[in-house]
Amino acid sequence: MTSLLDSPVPAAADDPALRRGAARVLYANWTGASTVPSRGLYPHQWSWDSAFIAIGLRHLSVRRAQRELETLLGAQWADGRVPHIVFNPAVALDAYFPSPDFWRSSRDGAAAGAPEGIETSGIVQPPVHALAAWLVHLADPDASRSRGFLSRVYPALTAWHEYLTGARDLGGGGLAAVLHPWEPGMDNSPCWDAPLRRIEPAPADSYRRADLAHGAAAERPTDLDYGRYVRLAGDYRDSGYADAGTRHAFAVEDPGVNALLIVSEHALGRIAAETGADPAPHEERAARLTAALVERLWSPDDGMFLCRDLVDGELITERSVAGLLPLVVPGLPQEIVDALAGTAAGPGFRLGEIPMVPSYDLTGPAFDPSRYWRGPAWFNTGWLLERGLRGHGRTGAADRLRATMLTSAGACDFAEYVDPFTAEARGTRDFGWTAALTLDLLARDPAEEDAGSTPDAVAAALV
Ligand code: 9WN
Repeated sequence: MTSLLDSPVPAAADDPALRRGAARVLYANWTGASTVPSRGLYPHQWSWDSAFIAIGLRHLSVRRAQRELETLLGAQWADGRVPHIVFNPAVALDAYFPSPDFWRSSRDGAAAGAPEGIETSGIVQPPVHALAAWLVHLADPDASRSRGFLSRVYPALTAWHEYLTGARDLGGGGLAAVLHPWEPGMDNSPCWDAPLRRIEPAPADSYRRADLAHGAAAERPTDLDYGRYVRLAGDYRDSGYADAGTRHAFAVEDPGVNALLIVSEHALGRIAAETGADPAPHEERAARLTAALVERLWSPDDGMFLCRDLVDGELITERSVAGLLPLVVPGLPQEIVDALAGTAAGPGFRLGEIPMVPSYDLTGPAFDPSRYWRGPAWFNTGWLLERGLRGHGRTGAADRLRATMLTSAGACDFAEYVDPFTAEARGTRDFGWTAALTLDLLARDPAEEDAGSTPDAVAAALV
């Protein structure tokens, strides 16, 4: 088979129709203060979606991109957590489950510092926000300075990272843990299968899924998984969303979440310097997190990072794309970078051979090309890998991934995810971050980025 790595890069530099199509999605999903991931399936504001969306929105309107992040941070809890959903009170309760009356944040989250007068979920999602804020600033530094954008968001972003590295260091090894499969954003990844087997599902008649009204059941999590998600979320709520002093039935250290935390911590260092604060504590924390990531989650035998189950203390043997995302982390040992790039191009992920990088090992026992996070390719992970590869000077692989992502995004109507072999659309269409990250890829000139490469190349490629 001819490898895409050996074939010429398809022209994808500028494509006005693709750009217009992506912009149309972002305009249509804008609610006035933030952007919904999807008008039908996800009619509220989601945390990591908003960060990726802001990264694309800055190419259309810096003002809106700033607003996107500030709306999300406006729902931050006093303990520092940034909730994974901020509910729009104008949307009917049955439009999405679990709805605000399930989470009851303003009442049951009061002790943890949930805001009054706004309803949110009580769990979190990966911390892409400081990276997004820095990128939004860079889109128009003068406008950003004149509005005091970074000075306004810096305290909230710092508190967010302190929550993750403090209350959420449940393993005591210096990494942030997730307490629910929705928290790492890769809901039904096979990585959660073993930890979830311990969870008694909530009774089927105690809730009603809303997602199946918008998506094919074969492309969504199973009812059994949903029952377990509901049980875990309900138990966390009933504990008052307490992190300490509670026995968590599900607690995992995820390499994707922690890689994004590290990159965002580096971004926080730049934000600190820009606003006159001291960047050193952020750089020190990023270095500590990087060391902990390698020490606790690197698997030399797999050539990638794995998740650690904090209930039994063991590494989880399933291999998901989250284990490749540390490619975006600056300062990893070179042999780890080489191994990650080799694993990405190997039989499990076939980077450069098939159009898109799957969410889960193609040779793994649970692989399914259509079902949600069990195999299909997602554009946010593709974008992160493109950034990481380019940052490490692997420009051929980065160019080709960029080109296939751009070709696929337009052809699939900005789908939520795609079959990694055919790039055929799966999930919902007109999905926010697919459109936003398409805009971001279109706006960057790879040749210029490669020429500007510095020793701090990963960070340089990201920002
Ligand atoms: C639960 C909004 C979110 C994404 C997640 C994705 C999906 C929600 C769901 O949609 O999760 O949070 O109902 O399936 O898995 O990554 O943020 O786009």
